Amino acid sequence: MFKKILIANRGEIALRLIRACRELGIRTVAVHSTADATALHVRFADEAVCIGPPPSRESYLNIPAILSAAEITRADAIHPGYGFLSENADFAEVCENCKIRFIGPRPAMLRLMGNKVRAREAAKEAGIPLLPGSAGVLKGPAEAQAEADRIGYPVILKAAAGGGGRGMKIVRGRDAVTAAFATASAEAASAFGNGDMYVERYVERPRHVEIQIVADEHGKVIHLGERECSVQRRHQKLIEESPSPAVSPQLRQRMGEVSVRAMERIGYNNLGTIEYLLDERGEFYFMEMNTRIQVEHPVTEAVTGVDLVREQILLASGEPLSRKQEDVQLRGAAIEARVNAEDPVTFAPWPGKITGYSVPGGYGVRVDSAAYENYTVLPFYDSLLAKVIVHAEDRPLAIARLQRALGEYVIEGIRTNIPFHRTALADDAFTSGHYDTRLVERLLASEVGTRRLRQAIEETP
Ligand code: MV4
Repeated sequence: MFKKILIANRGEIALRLIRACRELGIRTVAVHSTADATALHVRFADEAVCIGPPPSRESYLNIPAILSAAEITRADAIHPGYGFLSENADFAEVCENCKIRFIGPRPAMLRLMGNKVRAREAAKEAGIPLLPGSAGVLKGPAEAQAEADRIGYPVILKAAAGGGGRGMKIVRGRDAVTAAFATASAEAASAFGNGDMYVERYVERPRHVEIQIVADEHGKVIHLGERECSVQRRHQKLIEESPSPAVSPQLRQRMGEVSVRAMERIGYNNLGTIEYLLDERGEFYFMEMNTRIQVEHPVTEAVTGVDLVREQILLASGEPLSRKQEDVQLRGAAIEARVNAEDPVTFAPWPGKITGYSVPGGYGVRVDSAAYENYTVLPFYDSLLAKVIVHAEDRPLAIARLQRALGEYVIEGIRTNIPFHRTALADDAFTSGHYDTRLVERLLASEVGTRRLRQAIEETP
């Protein structure tokens, strides 16, 4: 087992990782920017190293500085968390070359899943259902049009180097293909340094349902059910739940079996998440694969009782899977609300000092956060302030419990999206479970939705 892990991250996930290390008896090294000198992850870790100025590029993304910190402190592994360097194959490779274990999948897996065209091909070969689409990278606008004609409209153009919703264009008719291809490819080239594109049939009202994979270094793979992540705005998830109200036990078993079989064939290792589009007919299609611990992992922990970060560290050290598939049972319902420091109406980031602070608690409530009274939310990093996760016997009680917990949360001095959450959780589409990826858009476009949101803002202390 590792003796000392460097935590290459900040905020709530850095605390989450440090807590798991503490319980495993592993020493920790925090790294931090100058702006984060007083952050909780710095205080909670056994040691801390300053790695640069506030901008991420010069600190949390600064590979030489992080590796130097690992070498100086003699860390034998690095946990990258999510975001930052977590899916950077070059970083993972440099770690391994320096004899520092990267806690995550092998660099080749990060590379494979980082290229959406190659990931799609690998998924197909491994038996995962795909939407009809182009075989590889499109050679130009003419091929894009020919392929779109063959597939049938609407189609969606996606960037091979994109992901998470960046570099996509929906095309509804033949005459729009060539122009859309030119724009999307140019945007991708400038954003990712790679203009490669592919095309597939567009699903109009999909749900985002993802399967949690756990794989050891010895070829054994299990899944921990699904997470429903359809409550998103501009590809930022806001509410996640497990189980999904749209997934029956039979569908769960099919999605789980297909996913596990595919990961066995690919030779995947460590934690992973396969994202699927679920259409109105209940058919599921590969979207992309995430090779990191995810923000929303606690809902899976709640319903399965598996400590995913502990498991991830044990797997990286070579431990075999501690459970068989038949030992995994889903119990009750869990929901997570991402509390962001942002305006609840415009979603504009709202950094600043928290002048008054009181955290919810009680039965079935978990709050993962690095915030505290007098903490200043910094403008340099993402606006995630806290995750409020509830677990209950069933979904209606989980919704009531999350409303209760959010009602207890006092955050003064800055704006947060808590009023938005309270409105979304009360929305008929959400409470009935009959919602898709357009829920937020619909809510903000409707008269009732905006009225209720204004009211929720009034009622927030
Ligand atoms: C799609 C799609 C419909 N059809 N692909 C968005 C994020 C990226 N992972 C892929 N995305 C989508 N791909 C096809 N063929 C709709 C989306 C999409 C979406 C997916 C999941 C959650 C929210 C979304 C919001 C808009 C579009």
